[in-house]
Amino acid sequence: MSQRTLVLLKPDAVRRGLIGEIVGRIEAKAGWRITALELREPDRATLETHYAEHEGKPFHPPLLEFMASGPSVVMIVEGERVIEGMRALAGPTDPIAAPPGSIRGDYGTIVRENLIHASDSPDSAERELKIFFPGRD
Ligand code: RTP
Ligand code: MG
Repeated sequence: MSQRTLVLLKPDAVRRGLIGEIVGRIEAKAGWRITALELREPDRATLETHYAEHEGKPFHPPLLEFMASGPSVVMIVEGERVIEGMRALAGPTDPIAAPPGSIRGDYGTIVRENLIHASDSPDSAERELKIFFPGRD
């Protein structure tokens, strides 16, 4: 089943020069296509809406600070089972628990600075694509 998902390469990935490495892994997956890609510094309101589910948690304010600390790469990725597939490629939230071969497992150590976001369900993908790409159908 072909799907669309929102992928962000977070500010740490951009600062560390890992855009090419991570985009290459996504492009290499059979049948997946990047259909939008932009280096962008999302405004505060966008980030608050995006991470609204975590409001009130202790990590929420520092998470927003981090996400506002520099540009991210904002992408739409389309293809076969791409929502589940991008989550698997990213790996678990905590990079130390993420297996080698996953993006977080290969490049991360810090929970907050875990390199990449990918929508976690079809409902989240629909919601998040509207936030980052309003007006695009
Ligand atoms: P994301 O939403 O960014 O794709 O990551 P996720 O689903 O794997 O993890 P989630 O629980 O939604 O958390 C969102 C992001 O918040 C930061 N975080 N920091 N304890 C902490 O310090 C903590 N927990 C989460 C991470 O950047 C995480 O990806
Ligand atoms: Mg999440």
